Amino acid sequence: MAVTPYRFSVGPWNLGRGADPFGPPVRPQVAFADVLKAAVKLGFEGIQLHDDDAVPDLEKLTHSQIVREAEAMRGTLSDLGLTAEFVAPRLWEHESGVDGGYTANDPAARKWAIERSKRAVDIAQALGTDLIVMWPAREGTNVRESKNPVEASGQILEAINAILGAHPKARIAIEPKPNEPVDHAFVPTIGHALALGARCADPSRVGVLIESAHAILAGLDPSDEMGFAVAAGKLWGVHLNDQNGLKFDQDKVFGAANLRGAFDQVRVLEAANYAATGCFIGFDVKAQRTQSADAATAHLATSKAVFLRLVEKVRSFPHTAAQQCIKARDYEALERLVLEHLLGG
Ligand code: XUL
Ligand code: MN
Repeated sequence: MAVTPYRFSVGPWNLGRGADPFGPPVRPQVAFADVLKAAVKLGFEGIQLHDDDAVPDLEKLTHSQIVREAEAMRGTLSDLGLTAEFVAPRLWEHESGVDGGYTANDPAARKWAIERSKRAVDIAQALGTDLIVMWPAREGTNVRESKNPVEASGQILEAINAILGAHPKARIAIEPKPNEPVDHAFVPTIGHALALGARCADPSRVGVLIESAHAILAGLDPSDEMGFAVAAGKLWGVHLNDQNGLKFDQDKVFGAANLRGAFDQVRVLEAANYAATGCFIGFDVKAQRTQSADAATAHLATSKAVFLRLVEKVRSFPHTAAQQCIKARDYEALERLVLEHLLGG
């Protein structure tokens, strides 16, 4: 039986300027046309877009201008053989989203956030994708007493329903993250995302996108988070990367901090036959600040190469020997088997 090949995707924010909270950009802005060229050259088929990546300055445009620009973007992508994977409303960079969008304390800001999210649905439709990624960036608190968590859950639910109501085919993949830029996020894990999805107007249209680093920041194992979502039929996207413990969101090369953890994620994706679902393998990785502009795509090439090497490692895993260890409850022998296999023994 033919094996479905994996399809890979990337976002323009993965070719960043090397700025961090302690220093300004160290590389020139990569022009959008060059982002697309780099993606093609690296063998990516999918492009992940924030709403204003697809339609710059959208706040200044009318609804029909927004749709026209998104349609033009679809043409640009398809000329290069690229497909839009999803659109994510970028609420966290706009002044109206300073206190979060859907859970802002100012009702005008909440209204703005919902309207902007509905525009993202229009953009997605014009780009030929039904998928909206909801990363609830500032939907949380830095000062716990500043918002009411019960009300906040209802407000996020209201936003989910508004997005679903904007188009009958619109689907939402919630991308949870426990912290950063806020101290405590209201949707910190896959369990929270799926529970919210189950309460919405059409649960069949709400799933999740799992980022490895976000799960690790929540103190969880990304492969188990993936397994939980797969069991519910809700794993609609991944942002594979890596993270060295409980720090800022590092967006390291996939496998760079914990190669075995990366192997375990690929193991779950392989067992789920994820490639056959048609969903993309996305990488949310950032080039190191020290990297010069001409080599600032190496992190993407390495992540993809590591992923493909790990697919081979999963496929060549000695399953029968592993089963014997499990049957004998000899988990020390299983540990050795896994480590020897990863070491190439
Ligand atoms: C933030 C994050 C975002 C989303 C898309 O940590 O992962 O890049 O993936 O907005
Ligand atoms: Mn991400």
